[in-house]
Amino acid sequence: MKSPLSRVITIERFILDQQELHPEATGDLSNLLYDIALAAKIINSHIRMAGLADILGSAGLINVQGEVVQKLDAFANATMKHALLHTGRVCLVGSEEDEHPVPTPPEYGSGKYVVLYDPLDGSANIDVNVSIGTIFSVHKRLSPEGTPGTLADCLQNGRTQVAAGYVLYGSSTMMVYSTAQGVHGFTYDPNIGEFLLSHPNITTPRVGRYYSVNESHFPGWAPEVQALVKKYKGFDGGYEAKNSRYIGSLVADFHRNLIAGGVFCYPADSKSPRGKLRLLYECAPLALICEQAGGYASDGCRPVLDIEPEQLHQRSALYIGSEDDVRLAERMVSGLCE
Ligand code: AFP
Repeated sequence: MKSPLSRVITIERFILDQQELHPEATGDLSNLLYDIALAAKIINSHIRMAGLADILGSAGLINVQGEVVQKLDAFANATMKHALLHTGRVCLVGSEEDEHPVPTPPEYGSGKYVVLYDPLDGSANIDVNVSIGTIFSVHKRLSPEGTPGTLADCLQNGRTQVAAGYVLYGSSTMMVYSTAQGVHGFTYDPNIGEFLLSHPNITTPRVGRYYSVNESHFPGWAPEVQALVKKYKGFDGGYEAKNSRYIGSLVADFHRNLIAGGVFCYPADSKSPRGKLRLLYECAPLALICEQAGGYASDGCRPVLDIEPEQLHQRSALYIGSEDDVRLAERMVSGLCE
C-alpha cells in the first residue's frame, strides 16, 4: 500500500525541487522563501487566536499612510522583520508600516536581496474576522553586496522581481508564490505545521465571472471608469454581466478572482487621484502572480510591471485579473492617461 507521504509535498521540498532547475542557484532565495513561510506560520498562529488573545484593536499608532496601526499589523510587521533581517540573505526591507526602508543590522551581514511587503493587508477587516493577508515582493539588490542597502535597491520595476507572493488567512491559510516559474499554492496543515502543495500551476480564465470594486467610490470616478463598471454589470448589452464580489481585503479579492476568474479594480478617483493601493508591495507582487497565471495587471494605461517606481510608498490605480476583462478596462479608461 502506498504511504500517504508519497502524495505530500511540503513547500520546502517544492522550493528545493524548483531550485534544482537552476544549477547556478546558491540556495539564498530558497531559504528566503522558507523565512517568509516561517513568518507566515507565526502570524497565522496569532490571527487564529485573535478573538481570544489581547491582539485585536488599535496599537495606538498612525502609520506613514495615515492609517491607524492595528495590534496585529504591528505584530506581523515585527515578525516579518525578525524573519528577514537576521539571516544575512537580505540587505534591506521596505514595509507598508515603516516610513523608510529598514536595513539589516551590520552584525548579520548585508545580503543580496531586498524584500518589500505589506505585513497585514486588509487590516480594517481584522476585528470583524474577515480574510486578511500578507503580500511580499523580492528583488536582487542593485548596490554592491556587503554594503548597506539603499532606497534605490527598493525602487525597481515589477519585471525585476525574482519572487513574489501572498499569504491568505482565510477559511484555510494559503501561501501562493511565483519565482517566474508559474504560480503555486500551498495550504497550511495545522496538524503537522506545514504548508503542503495543494494548487500547483495555478492559471486564471481569460474572461472572469466576477467584478470586484468598491462602488461607494462611484461618484468620485471619471465617466470612463463609471462606464467600465456599468459594462461589467452588463448595462450596455453586448457584454455578459458579471457577478459582484468585494471583501475589502485586496489579497482575498485577488485570490478569489485568480482561482474562479474575475477582475479587481481600484481606480483613481477624486479622493485618491493616483489610486489608493501601493505599487511596490501591493500592486507589483500581485501583478507578477497574475501574469504568471495567464492574467494581466494594468494601471489603466500600461502594465503594472513596467511602472518605474519613484517613492517607497507610491500609489497606483489597479485593474487586475482575467486578461480580456483588464484589457477592456485599459481600452475604456486609456483616455484618462497623461
Ligand atoms: P490595508 O488595510 O492593508 O491598508 O489594506 C486595505 C486596502 O489597501 C486593500 O486591502 C483593499 O483592497 C483596499 O484597501 C480597501 O479600500 P476601500 O476600503 O477603499 O475599499
